[in-house]
Amino acid sequence: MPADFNGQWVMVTNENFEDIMNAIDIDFATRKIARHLTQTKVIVQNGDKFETKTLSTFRNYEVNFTVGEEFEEVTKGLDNRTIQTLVTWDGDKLVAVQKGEKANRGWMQWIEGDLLHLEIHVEDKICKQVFKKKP
Ligand code: ECB
Repeated sequence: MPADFNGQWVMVTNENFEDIMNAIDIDFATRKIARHLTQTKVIVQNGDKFETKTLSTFRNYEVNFTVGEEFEEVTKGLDNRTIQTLVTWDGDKLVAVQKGEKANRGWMQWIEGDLLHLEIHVEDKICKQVFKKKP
């Protein structure tokens, strides 16, 4: 039984988001807006199958994947790159490796109690986001 990520998760902290945005070449005007957003993560999970939406008042980002199956991800509305993404389990953690133009790109996501933790990394930068589950 894999971990259960189902639910709506509201951002409570977002550390070093600016660093990640810089690392993927997001322009100043967009960064200025994006840094203040409270993101909401909506996850529908069926075993290893995930439908995910990251929502905000400014832009939304959707990505669907099956754990263990590499796919082509287009980061539409983010940095608009095409990358090859593979998500795997590391115990109860989801680990994504995103191969493309940017080195060491990926994320790790896991649950602790009613908190969802997401670490996004690109090159030598790490952004740490925490979301709280909506009751
Ligand atoms: C979509 C809400 C944020 C919109 C910000 C707009 C512009 C900034 C451009 C790039 C910011 C860098 C990364 C975006 C951060 C979060 C988006 C989703 C990250 C992701 O892939 O999460 C996974 C794991 O939760 C989705 O399955």
